[in-house]
Amino acid sequence: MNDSHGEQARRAPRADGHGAGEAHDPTAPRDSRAAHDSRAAHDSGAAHDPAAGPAPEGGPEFHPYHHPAAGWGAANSVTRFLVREGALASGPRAIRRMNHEDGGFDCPGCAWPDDTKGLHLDICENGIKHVTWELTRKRVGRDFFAAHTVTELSEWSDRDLESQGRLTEPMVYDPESDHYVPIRWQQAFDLVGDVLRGLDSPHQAAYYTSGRLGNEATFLYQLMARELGTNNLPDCSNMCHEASGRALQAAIGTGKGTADLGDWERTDALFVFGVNAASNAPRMLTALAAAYQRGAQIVHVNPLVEAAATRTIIPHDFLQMATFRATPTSTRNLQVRIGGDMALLRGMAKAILEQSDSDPKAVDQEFIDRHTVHFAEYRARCEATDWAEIEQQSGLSRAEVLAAARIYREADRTIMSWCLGITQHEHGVDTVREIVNLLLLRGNLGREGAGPSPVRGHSNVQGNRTCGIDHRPSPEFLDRLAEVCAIHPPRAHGLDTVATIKAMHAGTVKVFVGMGGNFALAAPDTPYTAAALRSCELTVQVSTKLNRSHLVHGRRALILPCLGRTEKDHQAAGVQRTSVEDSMSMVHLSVGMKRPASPDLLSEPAIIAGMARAALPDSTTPWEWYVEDYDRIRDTMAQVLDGFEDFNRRVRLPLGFRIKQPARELVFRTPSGRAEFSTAPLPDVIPAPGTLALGTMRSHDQWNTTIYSHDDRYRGIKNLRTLIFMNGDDLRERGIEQFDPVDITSTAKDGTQRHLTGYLAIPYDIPRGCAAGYMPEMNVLCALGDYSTQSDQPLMKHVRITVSPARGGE
Ligand SMILES: Nc1nc2c(c(=O)[nH]1)N[C@H]1C(S)=C(S)[C@@H](COP(=O)(O)OP(=O)(O)OC[C@H]3O[C@@H](n4cnc5c(=O)[nH]c(N)nc54)[C@H](O)[C@@H]3O)O[C@H]1N2
Ligand SMILES: Nc1nc2c(c(=O)[nH]1)N[C@H]1C(S)=C(S)[C@@H](COP(=O)(O)OP(=O)(O)OC[C@H]3O[C@@H](n4cnc5c(=O)[nH]c(N)nc54)[C@H](O)[C@@H]3O)O[C@H]1N2
Ligand SMILES: [Mo]
Repeated sequence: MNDSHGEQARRAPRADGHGAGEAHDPTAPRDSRAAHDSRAAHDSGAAHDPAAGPAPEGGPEFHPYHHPAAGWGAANSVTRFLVREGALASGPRAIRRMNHEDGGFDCPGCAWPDDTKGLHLDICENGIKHVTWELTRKRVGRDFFAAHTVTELSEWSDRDLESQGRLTEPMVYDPESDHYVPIRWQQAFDLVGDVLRGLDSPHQAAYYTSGRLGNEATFLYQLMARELGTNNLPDCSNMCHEASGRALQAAIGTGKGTADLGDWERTDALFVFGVNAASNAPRMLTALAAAYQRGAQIVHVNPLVEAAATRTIIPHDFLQMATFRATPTSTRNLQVRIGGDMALLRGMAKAILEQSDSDPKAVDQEFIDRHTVHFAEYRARCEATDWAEIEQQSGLSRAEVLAAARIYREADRTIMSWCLGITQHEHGVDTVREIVNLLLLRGNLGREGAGPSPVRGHSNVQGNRTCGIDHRPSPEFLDRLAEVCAIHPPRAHGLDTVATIKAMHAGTVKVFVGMGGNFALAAPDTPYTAAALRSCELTVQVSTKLNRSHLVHGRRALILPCLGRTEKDHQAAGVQRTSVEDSMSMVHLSVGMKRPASPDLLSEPAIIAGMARAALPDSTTPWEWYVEDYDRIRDTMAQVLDGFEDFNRRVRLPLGFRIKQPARELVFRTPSGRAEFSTAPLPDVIPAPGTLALGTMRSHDQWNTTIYSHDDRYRGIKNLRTLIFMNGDDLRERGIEQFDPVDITSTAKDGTQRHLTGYLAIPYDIPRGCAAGYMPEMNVLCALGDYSTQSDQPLMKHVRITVSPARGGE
């Protein structure tokens, strides 16, 4: 027995239908039992949502954080973590192999590029935690599954599930006993093959990808789906940077950023929108501090002043560590209202254009004339947008907008960077296009130190798209795939994440394959998504750890455990390496060096090949031959994928290679052959009276659906995840004080409502009308129907809510 069972006994009943999966009527308010239980949890003093992890030791605390990011706080946190996971011996050695140019593994923590000079120990607190989580000595094997029914496990918290350790062998759900029981790999593949071959149409299956899958497995996975006959390839990008891809594609003809780390080192001004870098891309802190030391301007645009927008102790700078001297990472913070970024950008453009009457250098007219279209319309649109609207919609004063414009005007080279604060909105595509508009105005594209630079999420999410995970593949890509791989790929677009959930709910998708990730929790509208998964004929989860998606399963269900990125992948031709692509289009190799957590694990390429062969017994694709030696997969990829010529040689260069971005060379693959200004009107983002706009986000101590602890160090929170950050005046207006329990109700576009209760109010420095709290617990508030009409992304940063003191009078 391990410690979590003791905790289990203390735990309050689950609160909110995570995986409880009762058939859920989306038009009805959420189950009242859930609401009651959550209040009860609070009554018992444990104010705590089971999704969030173990019952915290001690009560919730809130002490605003005034220290620099990273430094010794991070070092302490890492040490505690290594001890807890029993990895004090192996962890440090593994960590030294991380992000090393001469044959280490790529840190699975985030997609920030590796230090190109190899000067530093290129690691961070959260990367170390992420790797240690995989290296844990704990195992969840057949004895564990024999001891617990699925119904019983469904009552466990998500953190307890994941912290059981690594999965060790394939398991199949046995409905008679309600247990997962061992199954041999071949039988598991045959089950998948039988069900897939029995479908009336290949479109009755969907193949989800979470963004850490290596490029070679990615290529095989999409090949399998397309050879089977469907483009149903939903992925985590559909919830993440879909808006960036669509906007950049339309504006400059490539779905990616054009700036690289070298540009970050040369830029004069950095604008960073909607990223919590100190937690989610901590290695960016080094770039920010270096930019500051060079005298660059750094403007953070965020409703919250996050830790990366203050100062940092650079983790690998031992002098700084020893002397506690910190470097600022910001020259200005602009606290926009949630969704207000586009108004700020428009205001900056308007100011620059107004100035250009007297200051001919304010805009780069030559660049505009040579390389862009639709400038006149854009100029007219800016002129027609008045300052009052810009101030109201951005939540900033005209003086603040003008100050930002001045910084932009005075910089020769500017980079604009963004993450989810920009993309998970109704108007995410328009806002990213507005970022490009502003860059184009001053010719900040196709030259050193300048350009758009989205911060991607999962470590290989960008590589997944490059290598074919796309429910809307281009005809050119399909043509090449058809020719090189001798298959007949379907031409119709497939289903994305939201559409897949709808289709499972409606019974038109009957098989769900999850290649990594934790779909049941990551997706919006938790009870609805749970019901969708449960109505499947078969769910298959390829995973490293036990999670909610194994318990919220179809009539038949498989757990297929795979090697992690830190582990040695032995195949016929020897130890294999896989490749990944970072946020800045660098492709390089990653090789694991640890003994696998169990001898019964297979690599992701081997699992895909096994499923593919079983489902396509007559396939002429040499699935087994590919798996023997991943160089063979790469040779095929080199023929199919743009920019992958000579893949096997170039990927072995010390730092790998950079995929050419035509836009960087001022070649625009747009309909006009030029960069295109967009002219969208400003959206109305102001919440209706009495309502708030809620942004769901990550704490410092979590990795998406994986919760390491209940603390959020940089936001000053201890022992609490069921919280809502609100402006002090918004709280006072409602008669709510710090730590008071509140009820939160979201209202969807279609008028349906969803509820959370017993959350604790935290007064925070955030604009009025805005609120923030943690995913994935708050995903119950996100209606499935509330997705952007521009990107089909769920509106995870703009949930319309009301907040009131919890009924029941606590
Ligand atoms: N340690 C760790 N690292 C991670 C992850 C993790 O969970 N843990 N997740 C990975 C993944 S998949 C991703 S996609 C990235 C996510 O990285 P982030 O985008 O940093 O993720 P969030 O926590 O959602 O934080 C969003 C930020 O946007 C701000 N914000 C909210 N609304 C608005 C708005 O309207 N405008 C602006 N300008 N800002 C707004 C919030 O205050 C917050 O600072 O991180 C990746 N890296
Ligand atoms: N409300 C709200 N919801 C959100 C977001 C938000 O900001 N707000 N963000 C969205 C975003 S940006 C994203 S990217 C999604 C994340 O969605 P996902 O990618 O689906 O979720 P993760 O939590 O990253 O997945 C964790 C699981 O991955 C498995 N895993 C770990 N390593 C490996 C590996 O090497 N191989 C395999 N096969 N499996 C592995 C483990 O079993 C672990 O339980 O969530 C989205 N959901
Ligand atoms: Mo993401």
